[in-house]
Amino acid sequence: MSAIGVVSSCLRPGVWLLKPGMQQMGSFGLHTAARCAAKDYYEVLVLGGGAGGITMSARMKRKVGAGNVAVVEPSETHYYQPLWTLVGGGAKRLATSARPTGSVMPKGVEWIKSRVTALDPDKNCVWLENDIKIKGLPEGFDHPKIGSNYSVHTVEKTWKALQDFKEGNAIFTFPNTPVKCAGAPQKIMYLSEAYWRKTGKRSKANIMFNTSLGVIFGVKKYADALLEIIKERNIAVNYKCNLVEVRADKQEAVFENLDKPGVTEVHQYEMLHVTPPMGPPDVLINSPVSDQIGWVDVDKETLQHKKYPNVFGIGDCTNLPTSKTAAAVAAQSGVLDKTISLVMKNQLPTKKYDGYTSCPLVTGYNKVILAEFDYDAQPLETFPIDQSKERVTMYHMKADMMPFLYWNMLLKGYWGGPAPVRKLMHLGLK
Ligand code: UQ1
Repeated sequence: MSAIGVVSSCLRPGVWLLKPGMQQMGSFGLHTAARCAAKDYYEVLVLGGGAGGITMSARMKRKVGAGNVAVVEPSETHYYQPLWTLVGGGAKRLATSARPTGSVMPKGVEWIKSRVTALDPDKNCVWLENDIKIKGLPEGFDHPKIGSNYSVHTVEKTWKALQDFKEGNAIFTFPNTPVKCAGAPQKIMYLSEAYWRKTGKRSKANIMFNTSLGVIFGVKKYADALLEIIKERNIAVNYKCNLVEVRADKQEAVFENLDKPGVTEVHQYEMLHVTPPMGPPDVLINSPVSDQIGWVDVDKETLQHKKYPNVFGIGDCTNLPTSKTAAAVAAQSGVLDKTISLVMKNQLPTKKYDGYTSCPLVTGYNKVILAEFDYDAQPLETFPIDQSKERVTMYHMKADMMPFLYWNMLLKGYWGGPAPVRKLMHLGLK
């Protein structure tokens, strides 16, 4: 039996959860999907957490097991409505008819606190409300002490907040969606830490990295190196912690515990760096060239569209399962050039993209760990040295050489990524 959808009454099998993203960037726009639930797919998805929905979720969980059933329900409170006759008649108080939704959710059933906006039973998809907007933003950016390196409008506010820092919590966030350059949310934290050390304020700062993820970085080699740095610099990391609201007037940030939906914690901040939730641009959501989430649906090796052979994809807008960076674009451009040249001659594409991407992890004002890796999250390093070490040379490469490479070579179509340099450096062995 394939998956079943229950619309607190009933829908057919299939239950992918889809959700358009918020912040859009990049050429075709940045990227990313719906991550409001622990998974994107459930064997049984119940729409609505009223009497019918909760009852069926309990029954279905007994049938298909814990972790395979979810209920989509936006309300915090579940009401026993039959009692309202007596409430209306003054014989009972309203409160006696109410219980928190979380308390009536059967154990092992996931509560997806969202609203369904569209059903697509042919594709077994359910669209959820775009509620990944952080409450209180972007208006909150009008207040001081808050910035974001992810927008041209707010990046300079980060520097201002960093300089204005006096004493208290400095909080750096990572949202519950994929993001453009997954290292950037923590790079600004290391720079801030170094800046406060330089200006004698370090002991006044309680630095926190509040991330929705369960790991610091997706590649073990670099994650291990980063965790060492985090320990050494006395930074607190809170995992599965998602920014849901900013009360900028009170300098308060509200985080939801992703392991306990609905459970929130308020942190006072002296500086807040926000990495906004991100997703594909509206034009791609439900477009014929997109996958179910809204990314351009291309072959991961040739970058040719899976259905339309004269359509190709590159960069942030694609569903290539790698990290969205300029380095990835560079490597993709070399492959795509070759693919299109062959397709134009009615030949089959031969060159294969290996998922190469790079993230120069800035860990100080003169230090970088140069992460480079492939589709399998395996290091694919250009230089024959241990790149997980912080290096001054790599900082200069990031700060001085890369802008030159970008403007003069990549944008002019003369830089297809470092693969030839890597081969040379490793004497053709890599
Ligand atoms: C790269 O090719 C690139 O694109 C131009 C970047 O973006 C700015 C990078 O950050 C990096 C690291 C590379 C990879 C290049 C080398 C020489 C390792």
